[in-house]
Amino acid sequence: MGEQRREVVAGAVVREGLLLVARRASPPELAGLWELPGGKAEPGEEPRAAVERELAEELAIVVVGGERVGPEVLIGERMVLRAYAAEWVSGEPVAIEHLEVAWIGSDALDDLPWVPSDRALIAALREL
Ligand code: DCM
Repeated sequence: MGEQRREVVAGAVVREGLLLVARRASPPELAGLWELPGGKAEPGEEPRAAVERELAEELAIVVVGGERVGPEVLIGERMVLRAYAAEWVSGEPVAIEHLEVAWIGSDALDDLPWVPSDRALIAALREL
């Protein structure tokens, strides 16, 4: 049990052809870099429910979690990042815990200063 990696979920929200991204405020080594919004799933929490909860908490939007997107990305030894497509339902994203939020086109994916783990998701995100 204690040896299982903690799942970090991230939501890939696409609306009118644009992807929702958020700029981290912390920790210092990740501050200023962009990510797919998300966070740690609670023990026993269904990943898509975790996506829905995290985006509500961090961005004040309502989404419905959907299919896995892209590879699993190991974060250190204790966590694994998995992205899920998420359907936007309502609310305009507000940067509650982030520095800012943005909607980006596929042409901007490569040049965004991503959090290192999320960079592994770019190829799959372009498909969305
Ligand atoms: N994380 C990441 N990419 C994301 C979301 C989170 O690399 N899209 C990492 C940052 C932290 C850990 O997962 O090391 C937990 O995230 P948080 O601090 O947002 O709960």
